Amino acid sequence: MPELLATQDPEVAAAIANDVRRQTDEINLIASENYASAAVLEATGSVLTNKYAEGYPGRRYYAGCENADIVETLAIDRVKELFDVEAANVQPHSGSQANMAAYFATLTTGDRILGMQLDQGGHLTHGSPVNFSGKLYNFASYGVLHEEETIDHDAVLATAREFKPALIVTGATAYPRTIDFARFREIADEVDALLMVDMAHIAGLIAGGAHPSPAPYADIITSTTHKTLRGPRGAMILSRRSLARKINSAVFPNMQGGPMVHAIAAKAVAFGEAATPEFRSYAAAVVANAQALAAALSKGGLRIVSGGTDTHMMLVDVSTRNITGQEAEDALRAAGIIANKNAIPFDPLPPRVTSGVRLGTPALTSRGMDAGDMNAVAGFILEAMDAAGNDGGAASIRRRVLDFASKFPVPGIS
Ligand code: DSN
Repeated sequence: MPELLATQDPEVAAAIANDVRRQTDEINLIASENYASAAVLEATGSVLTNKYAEGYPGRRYYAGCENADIVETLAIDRVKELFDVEAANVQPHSGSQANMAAYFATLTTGDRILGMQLDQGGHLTHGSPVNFSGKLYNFASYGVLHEEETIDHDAVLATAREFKPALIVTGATAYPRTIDFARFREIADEVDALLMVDMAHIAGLIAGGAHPSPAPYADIITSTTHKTLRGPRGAMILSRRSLARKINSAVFPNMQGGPMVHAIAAKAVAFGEAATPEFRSYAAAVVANAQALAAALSKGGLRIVSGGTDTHMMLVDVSTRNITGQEAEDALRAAGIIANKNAIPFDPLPPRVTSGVRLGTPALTSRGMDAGDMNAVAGFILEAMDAAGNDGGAASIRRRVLDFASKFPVPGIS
C-alpha cells in the first residue's frame, strides 16, 4: 500500500492497493488494456502535474514552462521518428478528444464522414448517433462481409461514391484483421476525401513492426497511447506538416485547455521504450500469442470471428457454447479472467447482452507469457465457460488461475 496515502487517505490507498492485487492476481484479456512500465508510471505520477502550460513548446501562455517544453518536444520528436510522420500533437487527453480535434481541424459541422459501424468493429467516435460525432456530422457507415467477416471494400467504395464524404475514417476497436490502408487511400482518392486512420488499438503493433503502418497513406492518424503502445492513458494526433497548424489550433485553444504535462512526459518515456528492439519482440509476441490463443480456443469448440486474427485481438462467438456474451464475461470474471462482452458481426442479441467476447493479448504478453502459455489460458477460458453459473466450479478455476498468474511478474508492479 502507498505509505503516505495509507496514513493520509486510507480509503483511496486501500482502493489502489486492492487494484495492485487485482491486476496481479487476474488474467487480463481486455484488448485495450496493458501494463505501463515503472518508468512510465513514475513520469505519470511526477510533479509535472502541477504545471499549467497552455500553448505549445516555445509559445506558452504561462511562465515557468521550460521543463514542460523539454518533455513535450521530446515526445513530439520521438513519436514523429517512431511512426515516420511529419507532425505530431501529443496533447489530447483521450482517444475521443483526439478524434474530435481531428474532425474539428479538417471539417465543418454537418460535413459528411464515412466510418465503420460500431456494431461491426468501429468506435463511438466513428459516427454513433449517441456520440458527438454522430450529432455534429453527417455519417454513413461501412461494415464487414457476412461470410468472411472482413471489411467489405466494395461496399466502402460504393457508399463513398454515392455519399461523397469529405473524410473517410478507418481503424477499429473490435476488428481482428489487418486493415488495408492502401485500399482505403485509393477509395478516398477516388471520391476526393481525406483519409483518417484511428490506430488506437494497433499503435504498438505498428511501432513494433507487427502491423503495416498507415503513415504512407493517411492524412491524419489518431491514437491513444495506453493500449498496445503501453504508455500512459492519453492520446495523440499525427499528420502531414500541411495539416499541423489546423490540428494544433483544434486541440488548443478550440477544444482543450491546459495540457497534462505529466502525461506528456510519460508519453515521451513510452515512445522511447517503443523504439527499442525489446519492444519489437514484444509486438511480435503479442500477435503470436493472439494467434495461438485463437487456435487453442477454436480447437476447444469456440468460433473465432473471421476464422482467426492478424493482430492482438480476437472476437469469440460464444453462442456455440449456448451462452451469451454477458454470461461469458461473468463466467470468466468469476474464474479470475477479465474480458469484455462484445457484439459479433450481425449479432442477433442487443449490445448489453451480445453473442461474443473480445479477447486481447497485449497485457498478458507484457507479463512475459508466450505462445505455449496460451494453451493454459485457453484451457481456463473453456473451463470457465463450461462452469457458467456454477460458483463452486468457478472458484476452483480461480484458484488455479491465481497460481498460474503468480508465475508472471507485472511490469510496474512486481
Ligand atoms: N474503450 C476502448 C476499447 O476498449 O476498445 C475504445 O475506446
